[in-house]
Amino acid sequence: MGRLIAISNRTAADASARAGGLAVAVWESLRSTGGIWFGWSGNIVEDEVGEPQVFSDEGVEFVTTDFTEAEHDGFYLQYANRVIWPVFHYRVDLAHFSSKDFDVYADVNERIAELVAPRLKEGDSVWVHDYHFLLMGDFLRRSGWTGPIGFFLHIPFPSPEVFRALPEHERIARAMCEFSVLGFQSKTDRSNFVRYLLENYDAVDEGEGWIGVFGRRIRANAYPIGIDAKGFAEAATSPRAGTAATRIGRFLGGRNLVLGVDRMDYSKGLPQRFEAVGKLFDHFPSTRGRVSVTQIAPPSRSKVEEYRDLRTQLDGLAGRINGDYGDLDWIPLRYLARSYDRRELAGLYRIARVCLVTPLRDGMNLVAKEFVMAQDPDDPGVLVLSEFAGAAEQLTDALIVNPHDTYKVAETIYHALEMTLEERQARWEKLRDIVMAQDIEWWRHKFLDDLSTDLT
Ligand code: GDG
Repeated sequence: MGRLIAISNRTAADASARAGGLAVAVWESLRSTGGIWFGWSGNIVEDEVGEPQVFSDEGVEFVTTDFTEAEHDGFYLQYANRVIWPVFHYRVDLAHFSSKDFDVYADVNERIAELVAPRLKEGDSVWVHDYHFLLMGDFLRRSGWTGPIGFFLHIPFPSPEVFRALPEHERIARAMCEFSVLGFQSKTDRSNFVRYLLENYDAVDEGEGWIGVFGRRIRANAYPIGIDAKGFAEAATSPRAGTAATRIGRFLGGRNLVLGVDRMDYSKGLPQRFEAVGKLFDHFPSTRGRVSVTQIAPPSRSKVEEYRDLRTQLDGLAGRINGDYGDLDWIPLRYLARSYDRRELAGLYRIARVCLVTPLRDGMNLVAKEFVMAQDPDDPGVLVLSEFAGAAEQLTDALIVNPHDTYKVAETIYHALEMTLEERQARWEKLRDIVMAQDIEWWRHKFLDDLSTDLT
């Protein structure tokens, strides 16, 4: 394969950003091919952006650009995070449609395409990431690039009925069909996209991932993203993990830990989860005083109103549950709106008896996979997983729940707490096998193999 050229909103230009699985996977691909990574520098300037910042690290070139205030607002805060994000997570009610913001979104896609195009050489393959750059294929084609362009969507692709709520759905779908390979997290997302094409255009599903549409052939497949499974298992037994486990162990005083770890986002179903926790203590009184629920929820996108509203809602719900059920020597629900080191998280996962991963919609959900890899084989915990997380297609041996059915979630947590060691081990071994087999390297190769055998 020739050089790989990556485009994503944030790059891993800063070496410390290369700790996570995805950043490492992209980085490795770029390093082994002498590639280039394009994205936003993270800086916001008042009204005019200067020349891009260009620098190299270990043979990988980074080309990053600042955003103007207007770009950061219209492209990132508004259209990407207040239109596409809610609609693709089935929250049309939270979308703030605006054709003005769409124009800024398109302009930023075009401006970045203009940075990329002159640097492309024959033999290169382009790999575009996520919902910020749905129009990138179109702009790169307009610049004359005919080589392979892969696209991976990290978030769900909604059902056609919901996608059509986007006033710009046709423009976006046509642009997406300029990519050579379209990667989705799950079969459901892939089939939503294909169904949309079949319903709206003269498209043909040719089988084996191939779609004939708009006079060309593209490939659309599910490539469920994985984690650095081995690395995460190691992190869970590191000294830093041990220290975190000891610290929380002191607080638990022998109680069972039920853990949640989520970016504070309305897609993660946190209010519903808190409600289910209240029902657990209400309907299963033997859990009172014996179980401690800890929710780690680092705030994100706090410049967006819906995220600030969520924070207020969670503060209220957590206070209410602790007020109703807490006692002099017991805090039922601990809710920590801050982030922890990855190894500390791994240590917490390891001593949790139950992990709650109950998003209302999620492209994949990596926490579910991290929890699995962090377990002690002799005494593994139980994963409670939403049927609406992409991970549920792979992790079928978790306890699968509908997060809207809060009584059922409470009952499932109770069931998880009561589960025999034998059943916990049997379920966990199957989960571990799949998380290990379909890890981040598996995902990277699966996607890049398809991109390199692209026949268009
Ligand atoms: C998008 C899609 C898809 C969380 N708290 C802390 C922390 N985290 C880490 C977790 C995990 C990551 O953040 C969250 O990943 P998710 O997959 O759960 O969710 P999104 O951020 O919404 O990611 C998602 C993903 O892209 C990849 O394709 O799975 O569906 O929405 O790794 O561990 N990390 C640290 N401290 C924290 O406090 N260090």
